[in-house]
Amino acid sequence: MQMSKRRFLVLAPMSVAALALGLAQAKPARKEKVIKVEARKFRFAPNLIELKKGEAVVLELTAVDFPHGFSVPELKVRADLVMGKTVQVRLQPQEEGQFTFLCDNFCGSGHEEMAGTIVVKA
Ligand SMILES: [Cu+2]
Repeated sequence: MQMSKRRFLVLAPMSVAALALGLAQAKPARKEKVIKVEARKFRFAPNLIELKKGEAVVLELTAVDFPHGFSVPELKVRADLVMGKTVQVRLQPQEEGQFTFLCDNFCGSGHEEMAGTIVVKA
């Protein structure tokens, strides 16, 4: 797999400067799709996430019972999930395919089963 195909974009926060310039009524520069994902022993819900190629999304991850990890090795995305806090992960997949995500913080017997799939379609 080529490096360029693996790239994903981390989106900048909406420009505060634009608002200061009186553009508050303008449409937001970017519209991100928000997908909530819950992590608990030993599964993610949902464990199937379907995305469109090039679509900007925010995964809002919540660890329910343990400080799990969230990793998508092929998309070079990972985050530590903190209990009681929503952790945002932004991505914009540039490649179609199926990408496994998993918990990479050992959370007990069953940890190895804690995984899911991101499906990216055109
Ligand atoms: Cu885990």
